[in-house]
Amino acid sequence: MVSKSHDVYSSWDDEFTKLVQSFPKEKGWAGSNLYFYQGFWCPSLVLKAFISFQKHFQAFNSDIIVATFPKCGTTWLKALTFSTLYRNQFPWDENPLLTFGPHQLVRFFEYDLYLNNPFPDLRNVCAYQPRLFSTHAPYATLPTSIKDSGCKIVYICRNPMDMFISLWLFSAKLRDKNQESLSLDEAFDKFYHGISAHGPFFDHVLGYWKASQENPNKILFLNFEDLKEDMDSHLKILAMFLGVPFTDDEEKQGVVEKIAKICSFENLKELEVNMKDVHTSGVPHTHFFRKGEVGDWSNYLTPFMIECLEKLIQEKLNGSGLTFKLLSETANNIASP
Ligand code: PAP
Repeated sequence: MVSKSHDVYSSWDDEFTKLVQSFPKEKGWAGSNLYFYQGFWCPSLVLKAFISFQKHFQAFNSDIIVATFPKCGTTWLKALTFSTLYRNQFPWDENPLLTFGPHQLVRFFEYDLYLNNPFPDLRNVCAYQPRLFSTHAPYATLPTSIKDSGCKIVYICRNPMDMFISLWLFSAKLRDKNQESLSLDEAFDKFYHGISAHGPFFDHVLGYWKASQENPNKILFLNFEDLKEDMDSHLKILAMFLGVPFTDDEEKQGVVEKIAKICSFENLKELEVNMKDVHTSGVPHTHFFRKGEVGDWSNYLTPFMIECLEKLIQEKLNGSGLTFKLLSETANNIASP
């Protein structure tokens, strides 16, 4: 006898197969396709999961969502949010970050929870409360229950030059050994035209930027470069936003510095779990830790690429009030003209 749930699953499979045929597609950076869905390029690997998440996820008012564009600091922000939010729920020297990767502790909707199941049981997937999840979904495409409920979103953005190089090098690692890697020129051409997983980059960033301007109590917008420059102040902002501000006692005891240290690139990269384990999506954790610096793009981009990107940044950010720091501590901001 075929169970009811089996019917639901197979009718969704059929519906999805038909649906996907109508979406424009492009070759992605790592070899598989990207589908243009609701104004953004979604990797074929997660498109089905992404739509299931969009259709079925019901947010609680207390939920916290870490939202990012790929390669803008997802792993780092997961570690920071987890350690800040739950710091009083485990003994300090037993921080789960020492034994689990940030992506195992703060699970992706589309790359993990909904990947093989359109109706995952979310009751026991978060070991601590309030629930903490993550997504690369653009703001415009979030389930209405996330937008309309009291749940909070923490977003991190990174300058597009570093993000681009990080993504290009990451994608090369994901390609099959017998597939030739995308050249820097080919990747640049795609990025310039907005074609990358969850792109266009500028639409993604500006979607969250505008939403955070309109509703700063719901969305906290952070920058990778700002965290690099002044982690302590930003951790305090994060804790305040999450509703768990650091007490005077905690500050005196150096809790802020301890969180910064355990989540630092140098610490996380060297942990056994991050050197050996593999994420549910098949990506080894080690791929999420490369250099973690600001300005590494200058070792890769040609003068022509830099000029194109500078112009594109000016054009896209025009009038938005958003700026990017391209280089470490030199305050080389590209402001909106
Ligand atoms: P994802 O969106 O695919 O999950 P994400 O974590 O955003 O990836 O990107 C990885 C980048 O963050 C890498 O940047 P790089 O290629 O320029 O080096 C990685 O090194 C960097 N990164 C990971 N963890 C940290 C950290 N704790 N501090 C600073 N940078 C980090």
